[in-house]
Amino acid sequence: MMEFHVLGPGAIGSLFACHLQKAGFSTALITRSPSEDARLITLEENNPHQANTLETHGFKIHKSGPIQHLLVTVKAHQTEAALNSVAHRITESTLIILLQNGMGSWHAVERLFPNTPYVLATTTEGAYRAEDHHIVHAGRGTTWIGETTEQNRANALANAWNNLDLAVEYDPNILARLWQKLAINCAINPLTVLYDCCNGDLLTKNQALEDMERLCAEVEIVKHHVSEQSLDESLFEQAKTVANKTGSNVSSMLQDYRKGNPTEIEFITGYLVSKAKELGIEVPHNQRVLNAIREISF
Ligand code: KPL
Repeated sequence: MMEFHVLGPGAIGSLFACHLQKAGFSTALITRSPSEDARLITLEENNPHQANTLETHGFKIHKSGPIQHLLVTVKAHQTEAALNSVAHRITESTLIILLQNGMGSWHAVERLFPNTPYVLATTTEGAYRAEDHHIVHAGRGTTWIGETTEQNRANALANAWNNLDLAVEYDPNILARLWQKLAINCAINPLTVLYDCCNGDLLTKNQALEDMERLCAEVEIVKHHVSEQSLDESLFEQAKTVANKTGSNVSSMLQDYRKGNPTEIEFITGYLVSKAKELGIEVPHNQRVLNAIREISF
């Protein structure tokens, strides 16, 4: 039987843990609290496609033994430390699944475990933590799984995850999909911190909109160089649509900032700026935003 360990059971990690267990996969959690032996997670399905239901799932907190599948859902900047904490349990037969915001955390995997295969995943599932150990599945989305290496592991995993009551697809061009998400996050997330507002409020501020347009123009050039996918609509138009659709959302970066936690800026705008440097493309507006967030970061 396939076994999964979820490293970092926050909202998305817990959502997947519950769905993996419901689909009959052996599922355990790896948490930061060493005294826990087991944890109950209540999953509330409360989205436009499902009546409001509450189910509680019990999980073991696993502390020893080799890991077969490791689903990593910690924040991008926590990846290295989190992987180090389970390094003794990762073998060449482990499959690491990175399901995170931002780009580039796979470099930590390649550095720490050069012989361990990994796949990349991205999701539009919407989940938030209503209380400790109580997760609300607020919006149904799709999860895409792919890989940048020649290991051929992503397709089989996507097939296995088709047993979940979640939409999962194999994506042969996962990098393009990750770049699309990165581009939107570059356009919205840092501005919500700098203007201290929810996503939709960016659309009501002239200066914020001007900033967004400049950021988008630069991101679009870099994105085009790396993923070569031309868009039907400009990134600025897309970013405005997403900001409008997620109008009342407090972006993940603003949530982190308000909680006094480190943000994912280095894996979002930071990644974009370093890619631009590699390609010799000037991105002064993104650089300015990166510097501004670094200055106020914890
Ligand atoms: O992905 C997001 C985030 O907050 O990280 C957006 C699309 C901006 C929605 O809030």
